[in-house]
Amino acid sequence: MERTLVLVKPDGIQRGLAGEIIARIERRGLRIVGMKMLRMDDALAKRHYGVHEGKPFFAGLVRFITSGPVLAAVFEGPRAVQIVRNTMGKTDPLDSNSGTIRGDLGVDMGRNLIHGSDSPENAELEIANFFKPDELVSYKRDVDQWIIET
Ligand code: D4T
Repeated sequence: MERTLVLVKPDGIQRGLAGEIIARIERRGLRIVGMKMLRMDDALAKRHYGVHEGKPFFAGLVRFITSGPVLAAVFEGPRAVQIVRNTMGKTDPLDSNSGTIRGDLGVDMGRNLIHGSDSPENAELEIANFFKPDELVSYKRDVDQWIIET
């Protein structure tokens, strides 16, 4: 079982697409184990996108991701990281297939609606940046049903 961090970016919130984006991932079969609205500050944005520090688009990326609220969610399921990446589409919506979130709903690379972790290792680090352990619920799978552990 894998967990991954999803952010509906400020453009997704602004356009009223948070429900649609979350629903597409949920319908694939991944489970929501945590969710919150927040406004990322500079420090969190730089930590989250630290790998891009020094690149020409870094300042604009930080400005954009801190420009309004985001919806942060943790999804869980088998191969959750890659399932979300495939559901998102490519970084540039222009290269994203129809049927993906960015391919159906996006135009600009700098306004690409959604973030999803790119590896299980980064997912764990990113989730810890946004959620305390007690803000996440656990599921167990019983035959073909998901049951929330209390
Ligand atoms: P995120 O990290 O937001 O899920 O997007 P990706 O995983 O698909 O893409 P990324 O990390 O390579 O880029 C992060 C973020 O920066 C924007 N970006 C990226 C940009 O504005 N110009 C660029 O040239 C690149 C490569 C888009 C996503």
